[in-house]
Amino acid sequence: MRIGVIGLPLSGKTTLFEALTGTSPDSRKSGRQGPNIKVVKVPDERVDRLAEMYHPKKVTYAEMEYLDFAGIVRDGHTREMDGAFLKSVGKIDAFVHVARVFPETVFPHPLGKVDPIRDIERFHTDLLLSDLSIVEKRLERLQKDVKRGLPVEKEMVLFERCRDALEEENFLSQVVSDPSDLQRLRSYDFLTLKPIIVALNVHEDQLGKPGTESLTRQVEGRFPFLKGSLFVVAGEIEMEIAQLSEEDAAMFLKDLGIKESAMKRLIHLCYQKLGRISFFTVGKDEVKAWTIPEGLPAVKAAGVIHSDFERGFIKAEVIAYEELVKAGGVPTARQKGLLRLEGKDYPVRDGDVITFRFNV
Ligand SMILES: Nc1nc2c(ncn2[C@@H]2O[C@H](COP(=O)(O)OP(=O)(O)O)[C@@H](O)[C@H]2O)c(=O)[nH]1
Ligand SMILES: [Mg+2]
Repeated sequence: MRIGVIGLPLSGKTTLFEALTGTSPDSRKSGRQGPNIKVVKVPDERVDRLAEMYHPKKVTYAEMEYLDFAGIVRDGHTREMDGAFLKSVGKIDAFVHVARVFPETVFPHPLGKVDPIRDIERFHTDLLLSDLSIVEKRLERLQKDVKRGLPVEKEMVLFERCRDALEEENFLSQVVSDPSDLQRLRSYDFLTLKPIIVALNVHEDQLGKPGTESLTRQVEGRFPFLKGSLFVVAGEIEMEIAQLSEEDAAMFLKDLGIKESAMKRLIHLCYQKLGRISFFTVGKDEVKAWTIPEGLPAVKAAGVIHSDFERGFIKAEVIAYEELVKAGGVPTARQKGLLRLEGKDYPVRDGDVITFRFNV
């Protein structure tokens, strides 16, 4: 999954990026072009346990890729959207929008006053306008195609519906759900089709305070579709904690009353929002976690590993992680008849340990 961290300048994007990736601020570069990119391992106790069982040569965790975009300032205004920015954004799976809640420091808020609701609104407007301009351009083309007698009726209707929705300030994700419609829109990489997670970036003193709680309620009230996508985080302290050893980090988090690090919380949230799950392959050579969309048919999951697996798919031997651990290993599980033989259409579940049988 590629996650773009975006937001206004001085909202704490780079700081949060460092918290999420364990990067040290010392490695910050100034005047660099393009986004900061870092790939992190997805911590997963199941992979650790499977590795203990198999002692494989190689252990491979799932990965998340984070991109930290520099804030873009133009004409004295802070506008996050421009051509180069959109191009790099187009390829991400979801946004983490950092909205500044921590108060004035030596770095004032670029819009004068801390107001996360305004910032969220602005960001949404930028997304809507960007998509609308693409839709309008496409409609112009389609009108010409109609005059030339091309069969573009269906697409025309769809794009008109998109235009109307965007003009009414609705996200495309709220109005387009039909799989064939989504397929038609795919190549346009519309920004309002991408999931958004909002990181309300607070100072550590604001954690768990009534003001923060009520702000969360307010944001949910104002943007109902963001319910379940809000993430209150003290970016700066989490960044500092992310530099520590695991034991020290656990101690500091506990002292602050933080149950789980931002790094882990955000990974869970992304899996949930993007409907992703993990399945595992095991063996002496490698124990590996694979990330796929929830319910992906076994044959497609096989294809994620190798196109030969998909092409020559015969069966999937499946066992749930918990059961495998109980049995102590695939051979024992096989003897006990705990391995299920599943066909092409079997929807893969989170935690499945799979051996694919194929023939090419
Ligand atoms: N108090 C406080 N300051 C923060 C927090 N996050 C970032 N800052 C400060 O805000 C400034 C800008 O942060 P930075 O991450 O570079 O913002 P960016 O421009 O959005 O990338 C830095 O001086 C940070 O120390 C936070 O959670 N709390
Ligand atoms: Mg930055």
